Amino acid sequence: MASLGAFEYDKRLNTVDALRRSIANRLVYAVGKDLRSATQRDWLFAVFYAVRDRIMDCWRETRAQVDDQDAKRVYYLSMEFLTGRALTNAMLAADIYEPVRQACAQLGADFDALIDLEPDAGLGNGGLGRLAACFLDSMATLGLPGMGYGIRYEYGMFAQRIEHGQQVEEPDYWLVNGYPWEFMRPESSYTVRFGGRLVPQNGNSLWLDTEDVIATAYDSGVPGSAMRSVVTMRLWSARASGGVNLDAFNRGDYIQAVEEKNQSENVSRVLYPDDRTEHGRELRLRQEYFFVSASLQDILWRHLRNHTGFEQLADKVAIHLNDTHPALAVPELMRLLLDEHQLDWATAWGLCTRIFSYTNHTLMEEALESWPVELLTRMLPRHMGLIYEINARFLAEVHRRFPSDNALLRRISLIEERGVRRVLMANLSVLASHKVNGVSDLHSKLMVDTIFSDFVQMYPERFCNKTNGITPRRWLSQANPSLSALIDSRIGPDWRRDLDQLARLRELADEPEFQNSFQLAKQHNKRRLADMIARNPGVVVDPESLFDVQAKRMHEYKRQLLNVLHIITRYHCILAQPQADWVPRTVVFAGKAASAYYMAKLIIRLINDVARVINNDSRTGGRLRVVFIPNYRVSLAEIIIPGANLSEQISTAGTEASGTGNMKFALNGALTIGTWDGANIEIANNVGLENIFVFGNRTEKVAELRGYGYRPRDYYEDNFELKCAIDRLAEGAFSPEEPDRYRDVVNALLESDHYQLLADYADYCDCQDKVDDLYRRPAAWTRSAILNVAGMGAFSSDRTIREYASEIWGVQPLAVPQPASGS
Ligand code: 26V
Repeated sequence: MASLGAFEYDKRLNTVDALRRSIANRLVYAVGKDLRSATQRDWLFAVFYAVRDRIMDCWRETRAQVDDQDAKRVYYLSMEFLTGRALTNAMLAADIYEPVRQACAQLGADFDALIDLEPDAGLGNGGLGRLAACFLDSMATLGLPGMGYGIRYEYGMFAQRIEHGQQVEEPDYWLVNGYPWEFMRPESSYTVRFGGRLVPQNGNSLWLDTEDVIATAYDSGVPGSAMRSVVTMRLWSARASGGVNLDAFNRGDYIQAVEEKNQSENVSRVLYPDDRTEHGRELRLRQEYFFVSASLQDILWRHLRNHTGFEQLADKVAIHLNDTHPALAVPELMRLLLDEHQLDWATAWGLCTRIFSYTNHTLMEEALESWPVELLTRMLPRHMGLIYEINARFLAEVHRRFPSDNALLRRISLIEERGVRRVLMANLSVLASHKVNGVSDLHSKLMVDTIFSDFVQMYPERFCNKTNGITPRRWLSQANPSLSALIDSRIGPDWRRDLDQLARLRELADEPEFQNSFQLAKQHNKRRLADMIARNPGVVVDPESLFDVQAKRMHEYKRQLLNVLHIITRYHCILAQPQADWVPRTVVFAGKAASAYYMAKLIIRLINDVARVINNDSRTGGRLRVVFIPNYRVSLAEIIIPGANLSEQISTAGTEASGTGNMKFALNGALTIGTWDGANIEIANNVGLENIFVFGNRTEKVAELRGYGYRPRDYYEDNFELKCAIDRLAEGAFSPEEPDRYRDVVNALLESDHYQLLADYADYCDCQDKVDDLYRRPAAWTRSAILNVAGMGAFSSDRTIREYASEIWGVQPLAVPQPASGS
């Protein structure tokens, strides 16, 4: 296809007049309505189409450039992309936010209301999925030839309602009104096969009598900052292969005929909520193979369109595994190269190890994926055979190098032999990848010292670190217009693409006028958050109080319960000394618990019970408020995070691989109270230890306690305030109607306390007192907050992606074609 040459965006399309005509036109001709009959949803679609029209040329141009330059491409395989809303992001990328707003006003459409009508694309659980979304944004901003592959779940992350203090899950049928941002690409459809039987042929295998599902592509464009380029996110949707079962249909059993069709279409129906303990669901494995197989067929098809054979494959293609969820890509690429394209084993395996790379996102035992050999044999017999072969060759190599170490062979095998035999997906991913990275300095160190220490002996050069990052476009420019405008007024707008420029704010940290404007921006954002809280959950909070926020998935290791223990203690202290000079605080929680995670759900209930008791006790004089904001998601985070003064990042040291919320809060001028864990450590190093509240045991101490018999009861007996807090919980002070409600919480704390909350409790409370001390000195607090923003340059996902591109993928930014001279 001929290139259009240099991409020159026609700015005349971006005037208020042109946009108004465009929107009206799209309303009439694409939505099929007019000014009189348009509903709010019709307006949203009309605006969406008008904005989408303005990224199409750049998108087309990006694809043409990648083709014309025959650039090496990187394919980011991820089960999750938590992109949130697309419209505002696209308007900002195309620099048409203001004119679209004015055009809407002229047309009599309620801009703010229609923006708020867009559903979040909640196709992810939390950090891992949001990271993937930030990465696509950065690839587009840097002009990297990349693409994201995932699943077009019909139901995203469930919606959370709070009923009588408890979490209730509701399906998130986000596509119900149609989704104007995507393009269906029926011509990009592939057959994905399951089950069946193997027939040997010429040393390879024929795979017959399979159950087939069709994967159909849906593309959406991710525009980069200032439209440097537009990256494609391609999500697969499942369709039954043969339409309805004709036998059943002809027998007159219409329902049976359609039921089978529904069965195969179930594959892309629903996102699995992150249930680190609940594993081995067959449908989840089908999902993993489904999207991996379609993506690899698509990748090879694209390669063969422009190249003959596979000689150059590894020079033209990099494939990244976002955690082990797409690890079946390894045997799938082997199968395609061996069985469909007749390559020999050594060549095929050589290509694999040059093409694949893998990111580990957790060290937690229970979250490491493994699949029963029996299930894999039944569902994917050819792949199981290939895994056996990969393993046999690998173990032979290990044996050659470490001939007398049988224990090593057992530990390093891809197949766990204890109990039910299982394939260890992390081992498979490491073996097939030329690079394996962790997501923060600490996590990457622990990764090589613990779960992959045996592999380090074999392949030390493979392991590296790539500290996570976040996109400043969404997490500062879009989420925080007030602070963004202030920053623009002092250092100009280029920080959006070069976040290191924020360092220039350092010299303004002591300037009273800048401090004052900075405080005003924070106050504005706190009022915005307070208004939202007044609507739901319907609590009135004081925007002058210190907003202390913990927003993230509910997990025991993240220790929301430690936060609750501190709240109870503070409550008791206020009651004991009502005259003391307490800094008024609003403690905000938000986050979803996996539907089957009993303890996480119980902690949500506890937060709501504690909130009810404290918020209704007039003796506190309103100096302590507790709020649980329901249904945390990307679009809510965009309001919650800019409104925070204090960011709670309090996981047990060694458990939070990186965290990315920690970065978002600091970038928006919140101070962190945190443990020496994940990326908190690097944040501390960048903002300065004097500008962060660090507390708690470090990893060595946590491990030592775990090793030498940790006794939570000792802390309970020795600390009067802690004992009070736990005793009150145990007596039912927060659940008088059911005094035993939190018995399991109390028992877990006193009997095992796996995450060592009690060991860190005293230090945490002391640290919270230091937070109050600083908040009493507004100028000092604001100075610290400014220095936090100024120190966040390193946490742009642009930095992260640059490192991946040069040190892992070997891909370069697209050359920007120069306009032909004289034209
Ligand atoms: C596990 C499972 C188990 C089966 C059901 C679906 C599912 C989905 C997710 C997970 C956990 C994946 C690990 C993860 O999310 N890690 C987080 O990754 C972030 C980005 O690197 C990082 O900032 C967080 O610290 C880390 O917890």
